[in-house]
Amino acid sequence: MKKMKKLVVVMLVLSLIVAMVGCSSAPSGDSQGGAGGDQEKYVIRAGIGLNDQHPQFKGLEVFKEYVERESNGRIEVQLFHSSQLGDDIQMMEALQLGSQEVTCPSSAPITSIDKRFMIFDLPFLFPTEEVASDFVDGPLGQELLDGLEEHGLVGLAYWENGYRHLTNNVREVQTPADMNGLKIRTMENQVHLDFFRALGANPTPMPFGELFTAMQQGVVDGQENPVPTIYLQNYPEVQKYTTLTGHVYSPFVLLMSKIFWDGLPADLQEVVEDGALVARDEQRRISREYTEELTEGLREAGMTVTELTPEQQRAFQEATSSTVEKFRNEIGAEYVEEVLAEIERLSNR
Ligand code: KDG
Repeated sequence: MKKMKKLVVVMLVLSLIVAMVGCSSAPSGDSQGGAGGDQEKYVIRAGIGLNDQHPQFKGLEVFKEYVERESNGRIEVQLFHSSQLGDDIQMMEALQLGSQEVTCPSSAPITSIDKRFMIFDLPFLFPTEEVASDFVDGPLGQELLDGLEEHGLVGLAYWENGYRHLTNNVREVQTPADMNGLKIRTMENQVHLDFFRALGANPTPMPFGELFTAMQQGVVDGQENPVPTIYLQNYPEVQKYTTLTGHVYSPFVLLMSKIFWDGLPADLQEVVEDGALVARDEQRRISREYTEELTEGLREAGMTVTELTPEQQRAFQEATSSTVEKFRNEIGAEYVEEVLAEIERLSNR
C-alpha cells in the first residue's frame, strides 16, 4: 500500500515536470508579459473574415513575412482566414480581452466602439481611392486610430477594401426604384441600415461569415461588397446581378490588442508598426490590381455587371441624402464639417 502511494506521488511529480517543460517550450500568446527581455518569444494570431485568396489575406502574408524576418524570429505570426477565429465583432472583443492579437475588420463594425468611424459609411464621400487613402493616412485618419487606445485597441494602419457595390439575385438595378423590397445583407452598422432603408430596400445586418449561405438559401436577395470580395468569395455562384454603385468606401483597419502591444518590448513594437505600413502599401497595390481585373471576371463568371452613368449615380446620391443629414448630427456636425473640408482640400490638390 505504501509502495503504491509512493508510485502515485512519483507519477504526479513526473507529470507536473512534463507539463511545465511543455509550457515553457511552446511559443504562446500568453508570453506577452515581456518580462523575459530579449529572449522572450511572442505569437501573434491574426484573424480575418475573408478567405485566403483575398487581397486582405495577401497583406497579412506580407505582414507575417516582414515581422518574422525583422524580429529575427522573436515574433511568430499565425494567420487565420474565413472567420476561423470568429466574426469581426467577436475578434475585436477578443483583442480587447487579450485572447487574440490582431484582426482587420472593415471600419463599419468599429462604429460600435467609436461612432466617429461612421464618417466612412456616409455615402459617396470619397471621389477617388487616392483621396481616400490620403485622408486615412493623414492627421484625421490618425486621430481616429489614436482614439481606439482607450478602448483596448491599437490601430496600426488603414488597409484598402475598396468601393462597395451592390449584388442581388432578383433584378438588374439601375435606379433607386429598382431597390424596392430587395432584402439586402448589410454590415452591422446603423448608417448602412439607414442608407438601404432610404432606398426602399429591406436591410438585414449579418456577420460576414453567414453571408454566403444566407444568399444560397434565399434568406437575403443580395449584399454589397467590393469587387475582389464578390469574385473571390464566389458570389457569382449565388448572385446574378452586380451594379457598380460605389456607394461607400469603408477601409480596413489593422488592429492589435493593446494588452499584447503593451507587453511588447519597444524594438518589437517598432517592427510591428513598420510591418503594418509595408504590408499596407503592398495590400493596396494588390487590391487595386484585383479590382481592375476582377470586374471583367464577374462578367466571365456569368453575372450581369451594370455600370451607372453619372446621372444614375446622382439619383442614388439624392435618394440617400437624408442618411447624410441624419448622421451628420449623430456623429457631430462640427466634426463632419472638418472631415468634408479635408476631403475637399485633398480632392483639389
Ligand atoms: O476580414 C474582414 C471581413 O470580416 C469583413 O470586414 C468584410 O467588408 C466586409 C463585410 O462585408 O463584412
